[in-house]
Amino acid sequence: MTIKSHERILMTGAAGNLGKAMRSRLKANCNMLRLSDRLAFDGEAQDGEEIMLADLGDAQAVLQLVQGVDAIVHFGGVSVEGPFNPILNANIVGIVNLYEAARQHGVKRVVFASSNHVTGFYRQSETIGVDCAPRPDGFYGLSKAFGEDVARFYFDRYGIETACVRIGSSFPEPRDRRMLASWLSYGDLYRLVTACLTTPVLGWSVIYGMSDNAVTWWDNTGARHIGYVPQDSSDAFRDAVFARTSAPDTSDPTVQFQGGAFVRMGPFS
Ligand code: 15L
Repeated sequence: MTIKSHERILMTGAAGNLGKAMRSRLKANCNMLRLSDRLAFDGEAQDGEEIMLADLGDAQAVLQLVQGVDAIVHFGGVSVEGPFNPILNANIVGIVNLYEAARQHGVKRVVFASSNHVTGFYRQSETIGVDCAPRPDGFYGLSKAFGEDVARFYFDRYGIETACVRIGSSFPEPRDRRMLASWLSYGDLYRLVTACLTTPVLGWSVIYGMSDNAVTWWDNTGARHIGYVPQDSSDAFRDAVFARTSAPDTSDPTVQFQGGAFVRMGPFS
């Protein structure tokens, strides 16, 4: 399998944690990596990179941003739970702007950073598959569920293929006991994005973004066609995480539900 699958890839959210972690890695997947975020970010464009800033809520700016690319890795937008208006602009208006631009410019493949918060109100005692009904745990999760539906519509109507990657917790290490189940290493995130970019037939697919953790709430069996094989695991961090955290209160909703702290945030008005 050749990793360099595309001529020019657009990566939105380049200034965020995942964007920063994927920047150097994704250069191997294309001849030119177009990096974008809303505001200027550190670091000049290096060899094989170009930088274009755009507010995802601005349809004209997004139309220009997408011109000339042949795949999109969409990490951009609001990435945590919070008040509705910023989420409305970046994640709801923004995703429609992105797919409209993809349609107009003939882009045929998108890797969409969805989130485990689409299904955050399932219990930690349940294992769910990629075809389970959404149970969003807030405005942020709702916006990602909407994004998945937008992606599905643009596949059914216009043939744009998308992997909706319901990312768990992608950090250098699991930070707490919940993340022992939800952790996705940066190495596995890159392997997963690469699989989504290179699998011959992607269609419209949902896959949970997780490493090979012993404890998990998610079953990716229905996404085998993507060919993602995780190589890391939270298990190596388990003893250390247990040693520095106290036993959870199992009556606490943030412990009962998969979405963790997000399930108790808000209301914001
Ligand atoms: C997410 O979707 C967030 O972007 C991230 O900051 C984490 O909070 C993660 O979910 C998680 O559930 O741990």
